[in-house]
Amino acid sequence: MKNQDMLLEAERILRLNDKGHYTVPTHGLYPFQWNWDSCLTALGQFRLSPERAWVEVETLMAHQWPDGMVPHIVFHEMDDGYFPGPHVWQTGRPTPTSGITQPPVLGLVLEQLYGRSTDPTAVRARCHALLMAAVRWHDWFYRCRDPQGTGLVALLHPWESGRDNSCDWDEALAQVPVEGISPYQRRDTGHVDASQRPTAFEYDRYVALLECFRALKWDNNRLHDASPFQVVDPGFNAILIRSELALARLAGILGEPELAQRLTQRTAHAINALQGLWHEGLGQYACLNRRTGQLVNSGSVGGLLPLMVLPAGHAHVDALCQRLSQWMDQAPFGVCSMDPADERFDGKRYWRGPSWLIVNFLLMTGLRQCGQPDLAQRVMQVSLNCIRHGGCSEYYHPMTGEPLGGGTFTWTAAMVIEFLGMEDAPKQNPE
Ligand code: 9WN
Repeated sequence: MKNQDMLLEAERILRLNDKGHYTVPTHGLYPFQWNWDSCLTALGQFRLSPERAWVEVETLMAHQWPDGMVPHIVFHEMDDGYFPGPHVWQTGRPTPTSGITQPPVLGLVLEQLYGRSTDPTAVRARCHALLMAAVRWHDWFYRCRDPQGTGLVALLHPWESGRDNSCDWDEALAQVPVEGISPYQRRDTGHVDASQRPTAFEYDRYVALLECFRALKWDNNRLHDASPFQVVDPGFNAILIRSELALARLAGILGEPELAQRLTQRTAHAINALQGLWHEGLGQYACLNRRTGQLVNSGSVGGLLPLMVLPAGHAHVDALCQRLSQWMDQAPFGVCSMDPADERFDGKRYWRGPSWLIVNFLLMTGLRQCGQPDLAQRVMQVSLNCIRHGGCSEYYHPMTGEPLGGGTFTWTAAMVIEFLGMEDAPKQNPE
């Protein structure tokens, strides 16, 4: 497939999944607005229509909770094809939403949208409004998900990570009690083969956590300490820090010098704290189970994402790049979401092996800023290989390139547009 054909196909998918003021990840499997999907989608949309991109993130932020949390799903229209729907969450919001959050990529996206604007004065006010909303979200993270002020926030549900069934959660998830959960019927396996989705064991625990938080009336002042699942993920924290660095720069540009300083100080504290998640045995960062105080022996792609915040020359950059290169030597179709040498690696099952273009994009962002342009280029190349081979799917088998999960997938299409729009996009079609 030529670059031009990939671009046309990606544009077609963005139009197909466009509901006017928000985009669904794909029809059927995910019929609502998802938080980090929308933000990353805005990057691709911007190259087609800047106005449409701003609207995408404005729609999401219009559903921010009064306490600052930005929910992971906004249920704009009812649809029975997804479980758990609004009647399960029962969050009591005017437009129903879920009650948990997702990786805060908004900050890094906002900086891009503003920086790419041909007339920054025209978008200054709306960017400022979004900046302040994003800061309220980040403040919520540090207030409600890091009550002890460690510098690192905890996830209370695997869905918050965006990497739902990653091996990183296995140990902590196994400790979640499931006695007494309500009976439920999954919908995802009606759309996608069960071998590519989380297991029943995992879904029971996803539901148990949801019901635990629902019983606490979604009071974020209580959820952290009450949750049987508290995991500090290096990937999630790296995204938060990377976005906060972007918000600090934006605050400086948009006339908020004191805010810029406050955010810069907080990122310095967080980057420092992140070093406590270095796992010497794995040679990468790893999760901390906050309930046990132990580092988790699980080498997933989340532990490579700190590349997004490490300065060039940092002692861990070389080790992470070496690990990434080794994984890529074994996988011509992207970056594995789990160390391919780990016995739990499963090239088909969702976040336990497959390659995801949005993660590849985040890694590229990091590789470029920490002085690794060649590796960044390689990540882009293998990402585009997935598209040439299998179209815009949700995720891909990293060894065979088999397209997996949902089809005609929005954020994958957005990443294609983003990659092909980058100055150093590969000009040659290798086929
Ligand atoms: C739960 C929409 C979302 C992504 C997540 C991905 C998947 C949902 C699910 O789909 O999660 O949020 O039901 O499986 O894991 O990253 O945002 O594309």
